[in-house]
Amino acid sequence: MGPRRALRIGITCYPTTGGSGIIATEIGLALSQRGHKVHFICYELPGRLVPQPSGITFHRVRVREYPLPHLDTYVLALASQLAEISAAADLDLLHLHYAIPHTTSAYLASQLLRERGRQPPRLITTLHGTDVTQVGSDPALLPMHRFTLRHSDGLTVPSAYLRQAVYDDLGLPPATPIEVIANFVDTELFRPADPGQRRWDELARVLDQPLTRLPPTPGEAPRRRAGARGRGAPPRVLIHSSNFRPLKRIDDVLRVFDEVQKVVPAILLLVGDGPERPRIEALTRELGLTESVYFLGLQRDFLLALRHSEVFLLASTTEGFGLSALEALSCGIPVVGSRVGGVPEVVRDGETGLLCAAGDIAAMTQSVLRLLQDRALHRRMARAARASVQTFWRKDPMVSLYEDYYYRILDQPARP
Ligand code: GMT
Repeated sequence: MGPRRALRIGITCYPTTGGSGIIATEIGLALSQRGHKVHFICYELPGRLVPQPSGITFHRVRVREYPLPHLDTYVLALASQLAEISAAADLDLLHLHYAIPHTTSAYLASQLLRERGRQPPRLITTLHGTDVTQVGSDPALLPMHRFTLRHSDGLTVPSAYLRQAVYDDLGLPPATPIEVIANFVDTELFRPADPGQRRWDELARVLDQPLTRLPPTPGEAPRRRAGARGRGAPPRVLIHSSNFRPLKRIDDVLRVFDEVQKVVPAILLLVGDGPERPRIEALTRELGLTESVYFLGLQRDFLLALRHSEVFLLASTTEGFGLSALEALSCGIPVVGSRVGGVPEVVRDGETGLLCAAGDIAAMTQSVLRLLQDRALHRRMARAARASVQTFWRKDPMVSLYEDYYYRILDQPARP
């Protein structure tokens, strides 16, 4: 095959810290480095594009608020902007990350362009998770969701599990082609701690900041303070990171930690933020764990904290893939998690982590203790974790799969 022409690509995603926004941004950055012209069309500059790199154009979708109940103009504002930018930048394709409502807006944009006598860009939708399993299968949304997905020129998902869920939960005809292209990580960035680095010296930079711990609850039982740093061997370090939504079951993470620290002095690092945070803070107080649970929020030192942790906990009820688990594995941190959704495709049970039924706190506790108490097992899994990511989930090959997929879709005849 001769050299392929550079493409003009529009990307729309949620510019938040969630996995779909991260993957979308990394794809766009990598494609622009490969010579493609990339336009991000989002309501804010995605976090990983700050400061904005050259070669990337960012278009803000301006969404105004009006004093009318239930009036949300995002879908229409995005559709109008997608049409305008597609025409002005002569886009070859629009890649929509998280289908709701992005695919609907893109469909409307392409109809508008057709009416104006222009060939619209090809539409590629990547479904990430709850746009299939939860929001996506809401009967109130499903008819329009399914309709606009059927009008995408290409569909991708990050796991075989999610592909099946698209057929089962959204009722797309089984003949609909859906490409599985897994999530990926930058293995240089997400790498294990350098050998010889002292865990506590490094972690101190992250932990010794104001407000990472809740003020102690009056009368909090002193035995619960075993996890606090002090004299003797340093505590063991568990970590969880997410956007603190109910489906992440962070209360399970906390309860598992509670059981673990009764046996082994340990601390828990909670990274991220979201609607569950007040409830999780209340449970931390209730369990008397204010000394040993660190709320690190949304911080850039997350990588440092991750590298110096020993076990990553992921207790979700569902995951399209489980990008946070992949990031942990890449740092050589074994995962104890729930056997749901795409997680077993990422975490090899017994090899790179230990999986349990969602909600089985006793089994997760035992799994964490096994890893903390059997150093040889931990070492073996840590090595296997890192090796698995280097073999299967490196960024460059995965971006090439997207790139190849774009050309394949563009090679197909355009819809009339
Ligand atoms: O689907 C979501 O809930 C949102 C999305 C996000 O923006 O965080 O997360 C999903 O996309 C990630 C990237 O593909 C996957 O790794 C996550 O597993 C998935 N989350 C869920 O399915 C809960």
